[in-house]
Amino acid sequence: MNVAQSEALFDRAKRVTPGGVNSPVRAFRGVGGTPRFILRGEGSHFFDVDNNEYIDYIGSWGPLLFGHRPKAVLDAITAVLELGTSFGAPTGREVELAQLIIDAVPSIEMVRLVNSGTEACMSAIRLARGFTGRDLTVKFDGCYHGHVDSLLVKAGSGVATLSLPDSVGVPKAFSDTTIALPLNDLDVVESIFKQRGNQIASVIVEPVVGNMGCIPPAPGFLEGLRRITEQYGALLIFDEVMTGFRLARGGAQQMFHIKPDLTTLGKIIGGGLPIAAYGGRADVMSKVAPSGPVYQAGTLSGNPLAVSAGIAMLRHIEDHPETYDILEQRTAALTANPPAGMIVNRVGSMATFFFQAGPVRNADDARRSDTSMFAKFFHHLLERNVYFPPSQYEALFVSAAHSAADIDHTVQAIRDFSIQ
Ligand code: HOZ
Repeated sequence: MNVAQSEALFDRAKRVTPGGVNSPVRAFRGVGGTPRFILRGEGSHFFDVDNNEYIDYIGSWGPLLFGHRPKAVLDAITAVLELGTSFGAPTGREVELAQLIIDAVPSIEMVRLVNSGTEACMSAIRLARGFTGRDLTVKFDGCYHGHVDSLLVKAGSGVATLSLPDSVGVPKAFSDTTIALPLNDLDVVESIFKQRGNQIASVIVEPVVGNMGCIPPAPGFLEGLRRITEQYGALLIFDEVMTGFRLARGGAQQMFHIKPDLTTLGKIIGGGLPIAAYGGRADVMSKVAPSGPVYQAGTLSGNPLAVSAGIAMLRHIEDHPETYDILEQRTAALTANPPAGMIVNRVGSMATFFFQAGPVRNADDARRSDTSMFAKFFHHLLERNVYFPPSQYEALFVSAAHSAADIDHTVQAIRDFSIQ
């Protein structure tokens, strides 16, 4: 495969930006080789600058539920371009997007729009501290909630891909406010609450983990978190940046029938433009400035382009409830019968092929995967025009634009991979 243009761009990029990329996993450090520089996308495919075409299974890391350039979203962005790109003053569209989110997500009574998942999680844990008057946050090993100082403790995603223990630059005083526990082990959660329950403001969790590869919740785990947090007066925060509007219109909380106190959203709610949100119980959200004392603000929050893309996306989902059945069928077909030596974790349209015998129930399990074999697998697929996430510790995403032919081609490419 000719990748000369990507190579040339990567050489230039490395001179002007750290590692040549604007987000670490994109650099292919987990798999080696030259990251492809992407020129354009169409439906379930994208094309690099050397004009190689790929079936895209990252979908911008989750937002592209209907693939690249869905007409409804393009039309909405085009219409709002005529009116202005940013005002720094409220617009009617923000009210509309807030209402669409509240109508869809079972636990959200009020919502605040921000610009990234990092901002949403940072704001949600601050709000939990302000509401409860307590300082500590419980998170789970391998979950990634953005690059918030106090949450870069035992984080997944790029931190795991690069095998960094934790990030340099985070003051100990900040990481000391975080307790990281193994995922899917309620006994450990119970025990930490017995010791320090009156200091814990919140428990934050990806209800289906996507940032250590895909890891589903063990039966009863989310229910247990709900029960324990209620018992001790702490808030339960679901980080649904990946799962929101992906696993169901109402996200993982609809799928598993659990109502968290706060939820963070991103990705799909912006239809591929930068936006995120945090929301939840009205009595908690009312503590956010200017109605309450917990401060949070943003010049580009509620940006007209991102909000209009988000509205178009959420309306399109509302108008096409069959989407989730299609995603389920396509992803089930993609992940059925993995070759010997791999196991697949899948929930809805999120999945990961792990190079090990499994089961993968937590970060320690995920770390037992053979990452050098994963790297070979990744390049084997890439050579066959299939673009999987370039890390063992990231989930792949299927979109409603993936055709049966895309899935068949991918399944064949996976079958053709033999473990040497
Ligand atoms: N590592 C992020 C997903 N877990 C994605 C970052 C990117 O866009 O490269």
